[in-house]
Amino acid sequence: MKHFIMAILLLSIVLLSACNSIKVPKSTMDHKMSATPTNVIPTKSEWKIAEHPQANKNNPISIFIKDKANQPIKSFETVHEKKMHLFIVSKDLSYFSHIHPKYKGNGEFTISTTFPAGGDYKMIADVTPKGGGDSSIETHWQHVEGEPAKDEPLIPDQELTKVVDGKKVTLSFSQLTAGEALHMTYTISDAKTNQPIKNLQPYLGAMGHTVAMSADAENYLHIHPMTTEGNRPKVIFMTIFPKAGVYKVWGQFKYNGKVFTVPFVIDVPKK
Ligand SMILES: [Cu+2]
Repeated sequence: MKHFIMAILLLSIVLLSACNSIKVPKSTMDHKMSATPTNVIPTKSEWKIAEHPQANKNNPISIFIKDKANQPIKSFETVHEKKMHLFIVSKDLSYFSHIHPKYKGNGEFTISTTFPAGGDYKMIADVTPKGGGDSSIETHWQHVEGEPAKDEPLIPDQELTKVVDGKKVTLSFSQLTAGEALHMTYTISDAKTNQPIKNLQPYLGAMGHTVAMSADAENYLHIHPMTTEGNRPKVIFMTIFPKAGVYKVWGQFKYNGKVFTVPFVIDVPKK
């Protein structure tokens, strides 16, 4: 419940600031930004996973989305091409997965996944019940049995340039302060030739997706670019980090038919 309220708050802040303090040409705004941000339909969820899920094995997962009266919610909006977006992160945020469970009907979504090691994982399901303006967030912590991975400390990157699958990606911020609207810009070039990559492809209906999580995995932000055309090889997102501290940020883009994910660790200073 706490997470749910937080998500609404965050989303409202992002949307309000998107519409009030930053000039975004209407035609290029994400469809969500033009709507009143408060229409989030309250949900509950029930997660069914093998009693002792094992690392490196296929684990079927069922997620039941219900209303406040515990009745199944039966129809959902398709948002960014999917009815549910599911993010799975390990507790130390070293592992990140973005997958799309299938809708079986009667409020039930199913998928199978393989956890890479033993330990605790947080799962975040993003769904929009029919008629909802913005997504409802349901989360679940899951313990997985098996050899644990070595805990990777979350250390802020000194330099915000990474090479992933032959792409050089630089992340920059208009400014970086907790609680204030900011632009985050990914600049993408070919790592070998240093030439800008101009033909990024839309991935799930947007020129990119960014997910940010606070170090304690309590705050979750799913951000879409402000513009979907015309600003490649720069992809610009707008958001607000709700509180100061360390965050991990994953940018996801599609190029040559393949999705690549680029992670950064940032330290957001307080006001
Ligand atoms: Cu998704």
